[in-house]
Amino acid sequence: EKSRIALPVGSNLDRFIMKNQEAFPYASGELSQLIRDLAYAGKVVNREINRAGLADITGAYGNENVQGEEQQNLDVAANIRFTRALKKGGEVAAIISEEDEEIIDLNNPRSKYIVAIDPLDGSSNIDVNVSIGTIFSVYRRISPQGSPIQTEDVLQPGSAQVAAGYILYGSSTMFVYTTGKGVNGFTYEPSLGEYILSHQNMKMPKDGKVYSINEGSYYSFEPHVRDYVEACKKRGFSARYIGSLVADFHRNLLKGGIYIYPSTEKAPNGKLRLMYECNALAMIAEQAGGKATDGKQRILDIQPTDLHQRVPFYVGSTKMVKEATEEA
Ligand code: AHM
Ligand code: MG
Repeated sequence: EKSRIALPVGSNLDRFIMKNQEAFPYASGELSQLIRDLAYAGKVVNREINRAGLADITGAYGNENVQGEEQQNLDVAANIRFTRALKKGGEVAAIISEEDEEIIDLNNPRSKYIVAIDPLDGSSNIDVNVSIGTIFSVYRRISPQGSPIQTEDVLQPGSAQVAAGYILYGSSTMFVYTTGKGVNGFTYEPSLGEYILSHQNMKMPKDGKVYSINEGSYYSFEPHVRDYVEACKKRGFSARYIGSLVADFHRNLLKGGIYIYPSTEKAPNGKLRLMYECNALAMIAEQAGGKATDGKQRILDIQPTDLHQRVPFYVGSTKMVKEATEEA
């Protein structure tokens, strides 16, 4: 088909994006530029994360960044990096972020895209040197370019995403994204400063033997979730829970498995946020042949009512998600 991208593994992200764009002769290149801006900010954040262990020491020597800002917590710093890159890039009209209560209108009059982002997810893992991630969704704005941003521009269901992805800051840093034509993964090569295509057309195994859920909350799960956890144990499945959504998701994408953040007594809608945590991973999962629901309906079909709303989240290998939600 026309949209198939033929580029060998080992190509870099920029070339890949360019080829991708050529597959759509009328595309103006704005979405491509937006993806490049996100990838670039990811490099900057990656550099800061890699130095995190030295932050206090360098801080003691009065280290300030190039803008003369005092050192901040990394999640705040990451939010600044992504917001700045998207503002300067000029392709994004507004951002919603885990780090900001309200919509950030970037006052880019000619831009037609909206970005929802969790700049640094799993941030409790930073201090203990465990993988963390960035999660992003891209939407087309509904109101006309140049007018003030409306709530309807940002409260769109996940099915309206035009692109989604994540950056995993792990033992390697990876940029994984989709524009609705499959999922591709790029590994960052720090000595070149480039993301290299390492995982072409990623497919999630239909079934798996890994379950990821915070079992410490077992007694506050609903009965069907407890039953599913018991069933996993009886079958001798492996429990793997990093407590860093992107890392848990990424492993399950490659190896097969399920991630669940269910509703609990304390948190009836679970913990994770629909707009900048669940929707993006749901799109990636589906594009890779997996499945994502809130236990009742497809994540991508949920009509959001609040920027920061939470949903229970079941995502991963199709067969496992069906079993866990009693669809099977
Ligand atoms: P955060 O947005 O405050 O970082 O929380 C999200 C994180 C996910 O990465 C992770 O899967 C989950 O919270 C872990 O939560 P818990 O410790 O309750 O299991
Ligand atoms: Mg988060």
